[in-house]
Amino acid sequence: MKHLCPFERYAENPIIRREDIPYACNTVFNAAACRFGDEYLLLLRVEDLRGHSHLTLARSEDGYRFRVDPRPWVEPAQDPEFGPYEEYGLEDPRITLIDGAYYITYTAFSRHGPRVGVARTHDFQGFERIALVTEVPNKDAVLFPDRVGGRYAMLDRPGGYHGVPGAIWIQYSPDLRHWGDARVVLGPEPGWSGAKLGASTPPLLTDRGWLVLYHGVRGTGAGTLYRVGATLLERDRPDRVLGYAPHFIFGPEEPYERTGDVPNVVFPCGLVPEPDGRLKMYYGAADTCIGLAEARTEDILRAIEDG
Ligand code: BMA
Repeated sequence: MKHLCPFERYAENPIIRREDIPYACNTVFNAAACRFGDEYLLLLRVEDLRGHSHLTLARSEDGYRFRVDPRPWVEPAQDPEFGPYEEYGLEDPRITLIDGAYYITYTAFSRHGPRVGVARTHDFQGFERIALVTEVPNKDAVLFPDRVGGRYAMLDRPGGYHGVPGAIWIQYSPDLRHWGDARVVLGPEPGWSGAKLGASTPPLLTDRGWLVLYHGVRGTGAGTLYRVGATLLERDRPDRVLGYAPHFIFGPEEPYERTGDVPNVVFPCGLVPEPDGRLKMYYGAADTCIGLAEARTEDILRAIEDG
């Protein structure tokens, strides 16, 4: 039965909380993750005392114990191109390594609503904004690490508000700036993901296709429940779903996931594969702190295939 809940929480969770941020803030959650040189990096969403978010780096040798940088790395842009769309902050980053550069997708938030930004870094010092690539509302964008049919590919989540179903879509681009050929990939279904879905972690290529962890939201009389599902997309046609686990594979259970600014939320944005076939999943817990859970890729794939 292990594959029904393939993840095991790190015993010392949460791995990062507000007290670990070296400056005043409200919360830290929803962090992107990657390997960079000998280090593990987390790109943290830190919410300041006004309720606006910015991005700060944390570094680790072992993937478990992180040191948070003394200052934010990316704060809302001030220029006329990006500034008006980031006035309320940058949220929920994801990192994808493409051709040796690190691409960061993030939610740019403003009075107009959420939309997706794409940026690039080579060294986690410079942060080069490439473009705001969607209109509003759109969030939960993740880039594929490989091109598909010669083009960049991205999952995103248009809609999700005012009665428009929040489904995972795919788009393609020749240059990371101009996107199109949009198609729906996976939508909500009555049950644990009935309200909306969104990609959580960048697609990971396995021998059976692209593994994507996503979050599913259920609306209840007492608020929302954010849980994690898994789907497998066809390697050369990632708009085609090969399968998905019918049940969630990870959900809020521990006190730090159940209680916080937004209760009952687990929200992964980062996945780091290890050479032994295990995955480290970094997730925001209750919009208040960051947790780590580990699983064997094989167990996640089995949960999908047995579905
Ligand atoms: C989503 C996003 C996430 C957040 C979640 C729960 O819409 O804003 O950043 O973790 O809601 O509040």
